[in-house]
Amino acid sequence: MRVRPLPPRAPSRRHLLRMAALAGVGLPALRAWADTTTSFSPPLPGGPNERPLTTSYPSKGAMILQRSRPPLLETPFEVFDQGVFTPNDQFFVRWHWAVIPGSVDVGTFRLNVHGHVQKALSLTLQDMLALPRVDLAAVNQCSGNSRGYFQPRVAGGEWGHGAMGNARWTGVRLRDVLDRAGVKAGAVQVRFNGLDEPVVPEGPDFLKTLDLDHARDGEVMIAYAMNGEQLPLLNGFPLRLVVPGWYSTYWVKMLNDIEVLDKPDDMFWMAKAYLIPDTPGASIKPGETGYKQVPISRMVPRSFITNLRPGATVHAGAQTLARGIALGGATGVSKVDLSTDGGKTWQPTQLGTDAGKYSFRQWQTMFTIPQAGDHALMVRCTNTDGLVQPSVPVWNPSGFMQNVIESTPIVVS
Ligand SMILES: Nc1nc2c(c(=O)[nH]1)N[C@H]1C(S)=C(S)[C@@H](COP(=O)(O)O)O[C@H]1N2
Ligand SMILES: [Mo]
Repeated sequence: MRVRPLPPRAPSRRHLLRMAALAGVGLPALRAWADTTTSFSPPLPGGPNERPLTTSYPSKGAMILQRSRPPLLETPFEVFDQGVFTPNDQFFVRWHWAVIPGSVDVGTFRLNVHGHVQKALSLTLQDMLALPRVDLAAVNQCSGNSRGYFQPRVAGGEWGHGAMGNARWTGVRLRDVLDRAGVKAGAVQVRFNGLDEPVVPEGPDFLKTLDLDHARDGEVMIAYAMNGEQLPLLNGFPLRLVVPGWYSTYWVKMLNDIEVLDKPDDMFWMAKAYLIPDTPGASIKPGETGYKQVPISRMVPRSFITNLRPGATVHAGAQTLARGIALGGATGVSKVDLSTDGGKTWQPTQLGTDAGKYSFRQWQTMFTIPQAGDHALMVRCTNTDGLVQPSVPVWNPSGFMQNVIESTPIVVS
């Protein structure tokens, strides 16, 4: 079903209600996918180097198929050269469990708020649309984005760089919802659950939890629209949590349950999974043991060249354009620098429009390399906290939080 697009910035309430009435897009079993292949670029150490492109998922265009049950779909990298907002139909998809509703009945859907509150709530989508609306541009990035490039290799979804995307999210402040329920004194955390379920009864349902102060910071939101349209089913229709600046493991999709807790959560997805070494840059030496672990949280700066792919040819002595995107992580982009000599010297780049500190920011500059031969372009982001991308790759056994300075080999002729 093709959903009518909303005006890009300020979808009207009437529009959203009409959209909501269109209800469930189907989630058919995976049909044959386009037999086009796409290669890892830059190539994956030790392969595999090719992945199929699929066009058979609802509301999705051409996506790199990582896994079909549950669906893991990666954004083809070229998409990031088209602008700072990632189109909904090519926005990456990641689920932990394969039991995902194929449609959601917007008439009977309820968001339940309960636990350590004065008044439990059961909110309809109309109730959500009646709350004050907020808009925010923010990058949604999987903790394991770029995992495929870890050396030594680690287990998990072997993502290239396309398990990230930037959207303008529209919805309500989580704080406004919590205030309507009235959080009781003694509450410490807030736990989020969605409509998806484990494929086996003993499997731990996917839940995530935030500290109460974070949940009430006025930035964490419950989104009902993305880039001016309702959320694609696979990106969490009808509601998802948006946790600006934090890795997307916390951005619970198909959100239908919020529980206020009076003690710290010790369930699987907070206590056992998504832990990182409590070391600088979340890095350890392969094989190292006995380090302390903490839950993953704030994102770190990254930057990418998007207009020149590995192996691109440029002319010796010619003024050439380099362009790309950067994210500051948990705060804005302060500067992006380019090196054409392996990181010995850096030149500043010009930053594009600031769509907000949690958004991708475009950068560009002209460069000239006088001598023909094999060269590399390196790009480095510094965020407004002064945090700089590291020159040595991050390594941890889960393949999380990669943000090494990327290097793009080019041929100068
Ligand atoms: N309900 C639910 N929400 C979820 C998940 C999930 O498995 N179930 N996975 C999380 C993880 S790890 C990621 S990377 C993001 C992916 O968001 P996207 O599919 O919209 O890109 O969803 C998050 N929210
Ligand atoms: Mo993720």
